[in-house]
Amino acid sequence: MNASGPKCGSLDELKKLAKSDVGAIVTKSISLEPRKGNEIPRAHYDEIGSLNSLGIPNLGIEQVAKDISAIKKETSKPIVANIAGFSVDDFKKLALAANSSEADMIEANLSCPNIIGHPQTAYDTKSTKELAEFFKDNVSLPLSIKLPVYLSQHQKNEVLELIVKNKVKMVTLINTVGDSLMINPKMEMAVMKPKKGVGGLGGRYIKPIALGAVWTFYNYFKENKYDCKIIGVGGIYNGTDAFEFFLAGANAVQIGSAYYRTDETIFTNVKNELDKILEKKGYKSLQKITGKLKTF
Ligand code: RRO
Repeated sequence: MNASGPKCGSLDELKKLAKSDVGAIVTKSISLEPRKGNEIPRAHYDEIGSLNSLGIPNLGIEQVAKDISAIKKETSKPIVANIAGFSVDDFKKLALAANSSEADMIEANLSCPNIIGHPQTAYDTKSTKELAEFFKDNVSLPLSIKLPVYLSQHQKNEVLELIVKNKVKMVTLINTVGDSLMINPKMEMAVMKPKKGVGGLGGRYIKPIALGAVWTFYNYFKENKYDCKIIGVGGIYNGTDAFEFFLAGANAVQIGSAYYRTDETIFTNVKNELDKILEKKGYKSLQKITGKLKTF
């Protein structure tokens, strides 16, 4: 899949994805009302990765639902509606609206780091639990919750427990790493304007962090005999990167920063490179390697 964020906000961008080799199309995060997003400059990309503080610029659920209907006429690829609320109530409304749209799946983005005055929902375990319960009882489409990285062991365990208790079937790991800062030393200046320059770090900068999250969650689910699928994201630029995510326990992967820096051929290239790696190593399917990372 493409990762929600780069080049997936307009109907034209969704059409480009529909014509590509991407396996499923993910929309830019959708809010209840249309949003212009944060002030510019609000994104910075280099050869290693990205920093952004877009602030959820999007057309709003009403328009995106129409765009999803339009795109469904052009492609048989599954469409994933990524929803982002500013409160638990928003998330409930968005989930119901997305559930009755023509989307095939919902990704509930509980981890946007860039909304001024609104910390990531998934760092509030109580809200996350309430939403997991609500989604279980009210959403019929497959649903993944998109999480941030957890640095507190205690909070990670709370979230893992609530995932199992509330039968969350799928998680997307991880969103960009919030409160990161990049500096232009020549100008002695932050590279972005919003939030005094801090925003979400993505791309190769965060690959080991994302892999660690996938591996930790995978092992927890295995030890608890609980079947929760994992979508891995963070720093996938080539087939080897994708291969590593599957070894760590991902069932699918998303590509964000690398797509921003290139074009739709990234999906073809990563897929072909991954196929070659599997063939060379004699693996008949991805399932054969999922979670099969060796450790000392
Ligand atoms: O729009 C954004 O600023 C944004 C979102 Br919703 C997100 O989930 N992650 C990110 O890095 N940026």
